[in-house]
Amino acid sequence: MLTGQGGLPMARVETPVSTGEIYLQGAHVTHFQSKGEAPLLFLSRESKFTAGAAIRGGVPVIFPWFGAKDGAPAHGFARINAWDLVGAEMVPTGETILRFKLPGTVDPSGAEWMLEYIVSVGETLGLELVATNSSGQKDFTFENCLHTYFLVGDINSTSVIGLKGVKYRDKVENFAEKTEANPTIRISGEVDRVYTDTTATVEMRDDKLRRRILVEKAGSASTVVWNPWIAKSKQMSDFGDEEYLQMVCVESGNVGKNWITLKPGESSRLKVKLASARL
Ligand code: TA6
Repeated sequence: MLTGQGGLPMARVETPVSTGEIYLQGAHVTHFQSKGEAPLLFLSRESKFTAGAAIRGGVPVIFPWFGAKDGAPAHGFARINAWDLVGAEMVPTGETILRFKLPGTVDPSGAEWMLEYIVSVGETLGLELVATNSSGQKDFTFENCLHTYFLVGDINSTSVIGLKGVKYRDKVENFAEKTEANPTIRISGEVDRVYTDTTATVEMRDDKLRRRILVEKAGSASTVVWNPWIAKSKQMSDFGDEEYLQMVCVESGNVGKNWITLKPGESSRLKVKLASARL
């Protein structure tokens, strides 16, 4: 375990083909880079690195709710608490696999659940969030999301592909329900959309960095696409005013109407595989 920014403990992973960094705070993957390529993930240069404050960028782990909640931290408490690193191994195929667990004591509601997170660093970045209802008699209802920030060369020469025909709630227009008309989404203003009932792989094409990024997922019915654009960027103290030009969030989870209810003893597995290739 190393000492990272802000003195927070973190793990650095070196494989023959890639590097990764994961902070115990939020089991937060802050860096993943294939050798010879630009980093895959965006991390704000203004991000805080203090206990109890969400890191801005990388892959925030969102649980057990998505978005705002009166009197409680936005996007839940998983990303602002320290997780335990419970396992680390290099497997014969070359990946390094880290396993994290979130102590149940962080939940003020007293709900009985177990949350594990498996991070696989190799040719691709594999993430798996496993929630288990450890109550003997009560159902457990929650939302989850891997809120991934991707680095792009220029948002103006980036497109998001794979969501044509999918219904979404448009947060920019008071959560109006819409249907995606475009096979290729270009971003030229604030975009904040929760696409539901979609299991599709999403592709980003980055003409400036000359690469495509694939977001494959399993156990996820929702995809969120977010770019704060100019005004919202200025409102975030942990995000540079111009940084909207270098990032887009394509998030995989189960949000809003796609929430999950687990019966006692049941588990859910949210899996994402992030990969990039030259255009
Ligand atoms: O995923 C999009 C979103 O819900 C936006 O509405 C914006 O709030 C973003 O998440 C970041 O939220 P945060 O709590 O990390 O500032």
